[in-house]
Amino acid sequence: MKNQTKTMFESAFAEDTYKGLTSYPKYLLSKYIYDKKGDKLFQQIMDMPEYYLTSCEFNILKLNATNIAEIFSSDSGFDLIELGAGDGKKTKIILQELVDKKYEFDYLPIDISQNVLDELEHSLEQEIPEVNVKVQQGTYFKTLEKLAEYNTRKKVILVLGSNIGNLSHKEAVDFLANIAGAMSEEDMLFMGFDQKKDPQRILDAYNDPAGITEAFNKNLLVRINSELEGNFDVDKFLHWETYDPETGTAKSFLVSKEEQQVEIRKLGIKVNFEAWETIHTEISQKYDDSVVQWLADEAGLEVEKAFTDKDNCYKNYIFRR
Ligand code: AVJ
Repeated sequence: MKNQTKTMFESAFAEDTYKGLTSYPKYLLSKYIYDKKGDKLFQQIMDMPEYYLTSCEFNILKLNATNIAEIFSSDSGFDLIELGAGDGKKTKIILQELVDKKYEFDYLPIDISQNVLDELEHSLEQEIPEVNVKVQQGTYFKTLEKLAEYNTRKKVILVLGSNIGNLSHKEAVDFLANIAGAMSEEDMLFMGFDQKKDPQRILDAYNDPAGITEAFNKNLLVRINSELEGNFDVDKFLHWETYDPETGTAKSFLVSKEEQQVEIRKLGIKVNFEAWETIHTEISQKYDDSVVQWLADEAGLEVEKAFTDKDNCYKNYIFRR
């Protein structure tokens, strides 16, 4: 058991919010966007025509399903473990193929939200009842460690949606090294990485005219209001997106349209904003083969294979230890 440090904060959300809003420049962590409303907004984002990531990955999986299923399969069966399963829309392509080919496997989606897992289990029961689903509620690494301890057959670990893109390179290396630590020699990691491309296309994906991405980012402020007794007026902030084609980093900001003060009662603070001061809310990193290769090297993984679409818009890589 690790030592739990006692703090004056009621939750990690409270502590991280305090840190972020008393720093300069100000920031908030994107992982806190995803409450019930945030999950819904992200579903809507995935359905937007501008958010090309979903359809690119969907097409790659569809086009290569037979090949991928074959690579995953093992004579003695295997466990398909998914980190951050969501609604499973893309995973179902692979699951259907594995079922059609009569490969022996269990599907173990890991998610922090029991609600997400219940919905996923229910929809699979309707759509592909042949799949043996064992949902795992918990954080990625605690659950993965537990699975690595008790499960002896081949593991295929799935991380779709370019979720790694919310991490800095340093955090991404730690994330990959953690997964590598739970892998044995026969195991595989199958992971999606959004690729560098026309900068305008990237900006458009994170800057939709309907304002869904804006509402998604502003959900952080909404959560602070409801959970930490804040009084943010979300209309006094605008959503701003940047993309640096040199580093491949897309960044989201909330920009204060005027000088203002926001009180967050549960944190016991009043936060001052200058006119046009920023809160950095999210990064969405874009990659190329050499960056992925470098991350793998740093994490002690080998890149075995990559699947892509005709424009190299997006890639799914297979890694081994
Ligand atoms: C879930 C991290 C892959 O960064 O593309 C979508 C989240 N943010 N639109 C991404 C997101 C704004 C998304 N990931």
